[in-house]
Amino acid sequence: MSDYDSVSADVETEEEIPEDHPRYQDLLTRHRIEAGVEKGITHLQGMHAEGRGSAFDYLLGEETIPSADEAERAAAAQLLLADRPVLSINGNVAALVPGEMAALADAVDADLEVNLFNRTPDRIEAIAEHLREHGADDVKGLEADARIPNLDHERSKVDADGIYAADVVLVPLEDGDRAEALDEMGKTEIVIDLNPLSRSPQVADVPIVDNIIRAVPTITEHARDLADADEATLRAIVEDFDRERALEAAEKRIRSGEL
Ligand code: PTJ
Repeated sequence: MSDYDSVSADVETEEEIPEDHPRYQDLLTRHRIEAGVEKGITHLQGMHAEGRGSAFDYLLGEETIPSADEAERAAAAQLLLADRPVLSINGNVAALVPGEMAALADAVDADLEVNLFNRTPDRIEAIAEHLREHGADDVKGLEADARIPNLDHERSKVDADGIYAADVVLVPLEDGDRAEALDEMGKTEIVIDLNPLSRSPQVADVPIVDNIIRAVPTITEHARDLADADEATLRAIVEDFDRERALEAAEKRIRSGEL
């Protein structure tokens, strides 16, 4: 048995996971999802979503492939160009990258809005509180005073001055219904999803096929690099980005099995 096999599944804190473990990111992700379920912010179904994501990430080599990095740069440019950017948060996103989402919101001057598939007042409150503990100033999604048309589940509930009025929305880790409905509303959508064949990246203007744990800090880094860029430069980055090519590159990498 190697030292690595001896990492227990029930570590108490993420600091106990050895950073040089070859599957460090996967163990960290699993640990954060479990902690999220225990804290009442992540739904049990979030564990299934995580398992699916983890399988795709394994096939991607658990790294940000060049086409994903290009998408992350285009996402940063798109968010900087936006008049009313909003970053949507569900139970998995809150568990995995709360501080990183707060930092991105700060870098691109966006709002954070909680939007849940399995919506309950307790989860909404717990997630908003968790985000505040990780540096978010203002969290939307509690009012839910507007509805996304043509969507008959809880995800249609949004804030009138948040997702409803947004021009650019970052939609990470979800099924495709709301992504399609937001697309029909004419929003520019940035989607983070490890499955390039899922409906949400398929309808996205900027599909990012990468683990959210790597994607969000990378978008923030690009946004900081581009903070002083003029509008023409940002528009050129957005126009040069080819969504079809990005999806094809990710699918090819996953199918090739070259790890
Ligand atoms: O918190 P709630 O109530 O809003 O529910 C959230 C979940 C995630 C349970 C709900 O949106 C759901 O069931 O989503 P799906 O249909 O399982 O879709 C999740 C997608 O995210 C899948 O395509 C996964 O491959 C992908 N995914 C999972 N983990 C990651 C990921 N993508 C990027 N990074 C990850 N860490």
